[in-house]
Amino acid sequence: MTTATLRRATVSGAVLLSLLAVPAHATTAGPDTAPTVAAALPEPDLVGLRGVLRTAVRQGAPGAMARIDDRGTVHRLVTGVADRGTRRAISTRDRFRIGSVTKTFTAVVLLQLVDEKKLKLDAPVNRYLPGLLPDDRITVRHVLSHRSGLYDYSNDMFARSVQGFEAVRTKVFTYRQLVARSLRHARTNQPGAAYVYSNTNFVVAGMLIEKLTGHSVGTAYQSRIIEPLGLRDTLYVHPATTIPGRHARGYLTPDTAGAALIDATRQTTSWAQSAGALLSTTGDLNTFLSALLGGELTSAASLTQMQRWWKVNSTTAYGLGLRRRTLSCGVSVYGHTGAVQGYYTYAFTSKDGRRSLSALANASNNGTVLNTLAGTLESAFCGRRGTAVRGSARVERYEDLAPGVALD
Ligand code: REY
Repeated sequence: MTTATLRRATVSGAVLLSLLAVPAHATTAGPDTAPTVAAALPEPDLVGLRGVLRTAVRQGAPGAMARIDDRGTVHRLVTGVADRGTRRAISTRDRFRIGSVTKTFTAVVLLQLVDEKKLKLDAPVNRYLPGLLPDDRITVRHVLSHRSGLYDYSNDMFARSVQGFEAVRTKVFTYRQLVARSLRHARTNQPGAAYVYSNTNFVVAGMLIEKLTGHSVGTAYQSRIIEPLGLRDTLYVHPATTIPGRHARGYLTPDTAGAALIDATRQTTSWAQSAGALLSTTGDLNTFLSALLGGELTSAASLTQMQRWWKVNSTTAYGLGLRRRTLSCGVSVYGHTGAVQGYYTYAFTSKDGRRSLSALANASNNGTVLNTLAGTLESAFCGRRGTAVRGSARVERYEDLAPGVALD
């Protein structure tokens, strides 16, 4: 039986069980307490979704857009502009900088290497990269779940948003330089003890990919994810500063109220690399996450590992390069958020991968817009009921407001 056939059989088995009034979770084993099969999702609320995007533009984003791929049906919604100079309307065909959604791609590559027996999740990072980290207890799993304790060097890099950005906009960093910046600081916790979101972890992950494959991370993304899935608008161009082809320009909001937006489109994003430098589109991100949760990119065992959740706060948990958010209607969605200068991204899918939503605002450093954009998930997965409560969906960059509590 192929994986896909097996998956279909599992799904129909679980649906049958739920028809017999057995709760879906009773059929699952392991740490994930969310239902295995997406119970019939409410229809997306497209009117509400349009309202969320318009609110983001009213709050200062030049443009905002969302694309839903729902079992073959596609919904595209846009408002505002891709370019403040030309006033060209934003389009779901536009490429953009996806920021930390890159982390999910990076984690997938490492889990494929686990599948190929080239890497062990519970082995120390230093086994593969001798002497890199100051503590042999830090494992690959700690890194991919933000539990290494490695300080996030981007905290002080962007303490002042515009000045910090301009200082690195065209810089090219080596991975070792970024790790060295982190190690100037004390570690935030003992290995494995707590979740503290840190870009340093996914820089180390990129180093592991390069060490184990003998190629750049760009080559790994290309051959292992982009080509197999036919993602024609997903590119890793580091250290080039421009976005090839049709794209949305990105605008950074200065810290000083009332100051003009900064066009941040042109940048190396070298400070992020495997933690946040990919380019993509809403359609490609939907294809990627649907394939991942649909079991097409890793073994079933590795997908299970990616979904061993560490509770971050009342609505969010983190796996391996993957976030779970539980929405107001009780539906959980799986994916990542991204925030690089000029661009805020949300990319999430349902448990079975059959409904995906990606949303973008071409603005950043604007917490109000970021919180508003979280409402796209509510409208897409909770329908009208979700849209009604969207104002309460607050998002923090680090989403680590409560101490990490292991669920597994
Ligand atoms: C970088 C700063 C945030 C963004 C970050 N992004 O770690 C990773 C992610 C790759 O999660 C910048 N904020 C902004 C500031 C705040 O400068 N002082 O909002 O443009 O995607």
